[in-house]
Amino acid sequence: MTQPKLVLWQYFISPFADKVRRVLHLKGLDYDVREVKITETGRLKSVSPTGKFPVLETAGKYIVDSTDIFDYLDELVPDPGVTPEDPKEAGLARIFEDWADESLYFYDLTMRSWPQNVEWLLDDLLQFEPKGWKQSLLRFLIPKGLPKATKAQGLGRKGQDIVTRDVTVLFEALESQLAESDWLASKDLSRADIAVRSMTYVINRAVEGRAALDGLPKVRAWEARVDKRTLPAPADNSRPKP
Ligand SMILES: N[C@@H](CCC(=O)N[C@@H](CS)C(=O)NCC(=O)O)C(=O)O
Repeated sequence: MTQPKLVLWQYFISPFADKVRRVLHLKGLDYDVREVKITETGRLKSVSPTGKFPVLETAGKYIVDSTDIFDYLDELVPDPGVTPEDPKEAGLARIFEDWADESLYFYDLTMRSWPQNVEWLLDDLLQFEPKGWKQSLLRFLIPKGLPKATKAQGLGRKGQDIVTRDVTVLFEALESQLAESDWLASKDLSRADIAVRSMTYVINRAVEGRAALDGLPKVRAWEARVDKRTLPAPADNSRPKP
């Protein structure tokens, strides 16, 4: 197959970009990356009318939203597919994916914006931004802006102890799911595993998230299984050099 040219417009550290890179790798697709600067998003409305990234550019079209990108890529390269063929399993995979994208993501944002975690978040977010006054300004503004988003969603209004307890309970639920199965939604890797794994990757970058995950051997083993299939090299958990 001659594949169409693909360009991934991304914020590198975004779990949604990680999710898309993983499926591109799994399907053996070549692609170029266009790293988006936080300060230029206002000028990129023709690429992403919602202002959100990742976006996959293909044949003059822009596909916004990692879930829509998964659907497009499953049509482009059906084998290996990430949507199970069995409708019940496909439904479960989509429920897991939506839970990861719309709920776990807010655990990520909330926990990583806590004072003890925010420096690592800023190093991650700003690693591709030009150094200088703009970066210093973003370093000052982001910790003020993020809690507004998490408070509007709700999690940001809860105490750290409650959020940590709740995310631990959710990860324990994953541990139980993985007691009898290697994968979350079907007998093989699916979009469920990729979406949830992209979120545990970032939540692991909050000390409380890491502690919760470290207590769960089946989840840790599943992460390694997902990574083996979807990453070119082992997941990099080091902090970027500021
Ligand atoms: N549902 C979207 C979520 C994408 C998303 O929230 N991306 C964040 C980065 S992690 C973003 O672009 N935020 C910028 C903004 O909200 O203006 C997807 O699955 O792609």
